[in-house]
Amino acid sequence: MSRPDIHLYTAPTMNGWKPLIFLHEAEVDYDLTPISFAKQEQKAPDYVRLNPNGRIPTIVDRGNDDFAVFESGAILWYLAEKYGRFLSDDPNVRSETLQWLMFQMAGIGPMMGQAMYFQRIAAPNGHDVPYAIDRYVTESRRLLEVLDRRLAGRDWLAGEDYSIADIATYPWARSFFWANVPVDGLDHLNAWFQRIDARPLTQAALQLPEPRPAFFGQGDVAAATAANAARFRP
Ligand SMILES: N[C@@H](CCC(=O)N[C@@H](CS)C(=O)NCC(=O)O)C(=O)O
Repeated sequence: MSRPDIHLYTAPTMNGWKPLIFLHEAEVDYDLTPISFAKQEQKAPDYVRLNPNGRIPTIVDRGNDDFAVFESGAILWYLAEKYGRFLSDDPNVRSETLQWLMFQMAGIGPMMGQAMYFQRIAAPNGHDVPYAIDRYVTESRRLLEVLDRRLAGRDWLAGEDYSIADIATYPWARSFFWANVPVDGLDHLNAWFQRIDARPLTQAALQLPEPRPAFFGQGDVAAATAANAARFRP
């Protein structure tokens, strides 16, 4: 039996879910190597040859001479081109989709990531830095307000359909609980959450390689915070 084109290296995190969401929503066959941060597999020399940044996710396309792609935004863009899904051919819609994809990669991800880091990793490991927490939570809230204004009167971030901009942004913005960023009053953003919460293929992807209910404020959050802090102990 022939192997699928796409081999994905990932872990259950906001960046790690993005290619999984694409592959599930596009109903593309793929296979998966889960990467263990506890074992530092993302820093192994063979893996770093594929992803020079030593982070997840990465894909290898067996259908393209084992071409490797790192950076989750570039992976979504590559998959969109390869499979002709979730990126419009209309030049302006395409540009808007890439603008919101870049906004996630350069803004939402880094700011919410630091809000999470200082509260869920640094503080439990004895490095409580209130100024940094306030800075990243405030900036994350501002960025979510930008999303909220964009979503006023529209279902999706760009064009008329679910796109790689939505796929990239949802796992981060929807993890507002883990970042302690309030979303009250952001009605358009909350309505967009509900639209994507109701997509079974996206939700199936969020269960892989294993579910992380605490990111969404469910389950034993204290235990999950302790386990996460230990995994990333500075
Ligand atoms: N800009 C990169 C960020 C990748 C990234 O930070 N991945 C995190 C998980 S969300 C990771 O691999 N962390 C492990 C580590 O820092 O060693 C992307 O979007 O792919």
